Amino acid sequence: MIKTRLCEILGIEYPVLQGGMAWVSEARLASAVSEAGGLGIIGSGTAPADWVRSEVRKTKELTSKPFGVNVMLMSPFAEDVIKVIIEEKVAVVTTGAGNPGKYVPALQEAGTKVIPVVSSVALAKRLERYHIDAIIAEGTESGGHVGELTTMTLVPQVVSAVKVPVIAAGGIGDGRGFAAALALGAVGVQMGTRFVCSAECTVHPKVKETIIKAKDRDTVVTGRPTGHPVRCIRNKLTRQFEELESQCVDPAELEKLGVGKLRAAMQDGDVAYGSVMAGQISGMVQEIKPVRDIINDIVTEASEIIRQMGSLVGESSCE
Ligand code: TUI
Repeated sequence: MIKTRLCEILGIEYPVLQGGMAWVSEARLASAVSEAGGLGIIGSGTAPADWVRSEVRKTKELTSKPFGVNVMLMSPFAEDVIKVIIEEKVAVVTTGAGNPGKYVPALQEAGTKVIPVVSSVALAKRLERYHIDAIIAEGTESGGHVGELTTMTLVPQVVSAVKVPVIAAGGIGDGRGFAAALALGAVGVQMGTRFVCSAECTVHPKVKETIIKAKDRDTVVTGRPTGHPVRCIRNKLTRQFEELESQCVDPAELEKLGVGKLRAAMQDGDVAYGSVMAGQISGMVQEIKPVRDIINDIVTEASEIIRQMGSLVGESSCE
């Protein structure tokens, strides 16, 4: 059993968040994670506000436990999605791909906890001034939109720079990663890719299969020239990106090539020409498991590691 102050802040049993993933984490996955004692998060991506409202209502029917919504701040519907979150009194909002500062007061007034995702110390410090409830430091190992720093280097630097509780994300897929995150000073973890390969995830089955087949070096970051680099499983689409990037084409061309590709992969199963956004832990995901087992297994494994590490210290350290 692992309890941290994040459990009290969010009213959850285990300090494990399921990353909000566009076209992947809908009511079914989010409610399963919350029911299992973690925090499930609906990924709103570029979906319109009505879709978000409908998933929020479905989630409320499936669980009475707290859950969250992730707002992708580059979405044209971000502001409308925030309004829905306020109206529906969603317990937690996480944000990605931007600075959520201007939305924080209204969300907190509605009783929603605000947890932005950052990939740099500078943004973490800027956001702390808005009295956010916690912060997610996401390393470049993660899937989708990524920053430059690794989880191993980003998390301790953010922990040292801010007073708010820090949640580690990026590259965490089992109890070893969970224990390591706690060692870096985090109060919890967020996992995305591991939950994609859960029984309850409604993503196209070919996506789960692709992640399970992937090896350690099978993800690649493309789109750096656009300013919005994304990590995906290598396929025909990422090769097209690499080819265009090597020719230094106009970044607008690259943006155009990416339109609609995440949905094509995640919903329609086009794993060759779609964006199969997944993190570097893809190489260690070996099977589809129920959400409850994923959470129980990582908590049990991390507890055992922490217990064993405790016995390394002290007089019997050579044994
Ligand atoms: O948001 C994510 N990951 C995502 S969003 C997404 S949907 C998408 N679709 C097409 C193209 C791009 C994205 C897929 N994956 N992670 C959280 C995250 N946010 N990581 C890094 C950041 C971030 C980056 C820059 C947050 C803020 C920021 O700068 C804000 C500022 O104003 O300085």
